[in-house]
Amino acid sequence: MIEKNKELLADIGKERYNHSIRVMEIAVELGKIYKADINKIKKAALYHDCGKITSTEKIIGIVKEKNIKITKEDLKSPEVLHTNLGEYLAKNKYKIKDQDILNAIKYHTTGRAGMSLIEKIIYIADYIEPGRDFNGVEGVRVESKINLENSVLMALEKTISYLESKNKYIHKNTLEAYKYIKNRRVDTLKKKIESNIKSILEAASDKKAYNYKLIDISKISSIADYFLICSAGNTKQAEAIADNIIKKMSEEEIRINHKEGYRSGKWILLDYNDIVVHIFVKEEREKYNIEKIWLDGRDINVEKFGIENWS
Ligand code: DGI
Ligand code: FE
Ligand code: FE
Repeated sequence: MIEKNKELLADIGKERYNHSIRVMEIAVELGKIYKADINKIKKAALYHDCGKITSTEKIIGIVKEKNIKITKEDLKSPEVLHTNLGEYLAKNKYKIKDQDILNAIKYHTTGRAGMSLIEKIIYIADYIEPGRDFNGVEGVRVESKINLENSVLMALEKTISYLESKNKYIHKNTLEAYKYIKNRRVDTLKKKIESNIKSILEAASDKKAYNYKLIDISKISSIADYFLICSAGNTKQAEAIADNIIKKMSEEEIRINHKEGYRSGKWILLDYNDIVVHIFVKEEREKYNIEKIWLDGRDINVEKFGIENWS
């Protein structure tokens, strides 16, 4: 064993040292999957708990004695203080200079908004190493190899509800890490829906649909996020529009949830869960005037999707 490792072993004890080795093995495995810098991963994992040299109470004392910079948030979450001491010892005792490694050590317990790849890997490896056996850990293990960020979100969710159940203070970084990933996922979902709307509009336009009305009803209904209403010259054209939308969407591997034809094909409904499309033959549209129902929705100009509109 190299000199530095012996020092670490002496500092944190055999049990914590073995935990760190297990974290390292998992972190390297994940590092290979997600193409991270393996040398940095190894070092960050090995030293991630180098601040856990004694009990939480004593760590508070050491942090104060050494004048290590901490925030009010850190003080309110004493379990987190071993990361402040860890960063300090990594720098000053183990002579680690690399900021990526130091950050992975500092944020390994809470995470933070905008975590780097290495930070995420160390955070999750610490959470799922084989020595952990709490409820639900297996699901996080599986997810970590499929979608790293999603597994971090799962771990954060579990940690937050665990801390809530114990009536413990939740560190700001923990909450911000959670919100950050959650928002990113909402953004991705929104982009996906918008790209589907564009495909639907293009497919409809190809078959001469006109007089589009696109309504964002996400704030007022749980049925769908968007309603798209359009007109067709006759029943044959309405059917051709519907078929073309279904064709184009299935090419993009998006299956229709449900199709409905009313009034002998004068009104066709295509349900894509997030988007519901109504194709009306002209007179039927005037008769039913369903856009009236969604007056509280937000109108979106289809030209935003590169589609020309006329009535
Ligand atoms: O050091 P390890 O035991 O390997 O694991 P860790 O660094 O993830 O620390 C886990 C402990 O930290 C566990 O008792 C839960 C606690 N913890 C994690 N996030 C927060 C937290 N405690 C508080 N008070 N607030 C947090 O946001
Ligand atoms: Fe830790
Ligand atoms: Fe740990």
